[in-house]
Amino acid sequence: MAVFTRGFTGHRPEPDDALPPGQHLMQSFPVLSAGATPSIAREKWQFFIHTEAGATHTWTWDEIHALPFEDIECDIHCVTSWSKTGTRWRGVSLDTLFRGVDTEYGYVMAHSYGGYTTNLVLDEVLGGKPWVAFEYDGAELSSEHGGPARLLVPQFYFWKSAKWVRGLVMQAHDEPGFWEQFGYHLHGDPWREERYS
Ligand SMILES: Nc1nc2c(c(=O)[nH]1)N[C@H]1C(S)=C(S)[C@@H](COP(=O)(O)O)O[C@H]1N2
Ligand SMILES: [Mo]
Repeated sequence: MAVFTRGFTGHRPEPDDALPPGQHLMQSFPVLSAGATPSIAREKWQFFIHTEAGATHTWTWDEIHALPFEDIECDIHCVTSWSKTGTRWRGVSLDTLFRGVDTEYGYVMAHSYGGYTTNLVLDEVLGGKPWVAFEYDGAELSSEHGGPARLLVPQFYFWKSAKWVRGLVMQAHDEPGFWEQFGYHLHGDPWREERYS
């Protein structure tokens, strides 16, 4: 990993060529939540994928933990312009969860406990990333950062990484989620600066 000689305060962002345009390196890990932090008991927690067939795939906490987990190291990019590099997570890939799911629909709406939503394209959530993450930096994911589980979609701005995620609904059409309805870009690729539409 690179050794940084700047940014030790974590409060004075500076431009960095290794980051997407307009982004600045952040050492701290800010919490950005549109509402209150829900508390979800692990015994009650479930994850679902709903398709047009009405077929509902669900996993309990124990069932999802029986699937293959992966260690992930990635950079994350918030649309408000902070980025954090080399973040470490542990979780299950959506590839693994979509194995055995039959759908003709091309779009996904992620739903969270608390009502937050965000839209994704199916092709872009297969192929090895993103993940449902349960751990951050070697520890259980804290509730303010989305625990017990959050979506981790590092290839897009961080608002796509739904905290407290509870499931995915397959959709025929691309529709805006929570922030997308307020003008955030439907797609959200930081390298193309797809911030707002
Ligand atoms: N459920 C839910 N997920 C969410 C949000 C939210 O308000 N609610 N905020 C999004 C935004 S805008 C960002 S930048 C990241 C912030 O994640 P963090 O609080 O772990 O830094 O979560 C995203 N996921
Ligand atoms: Mo954000």
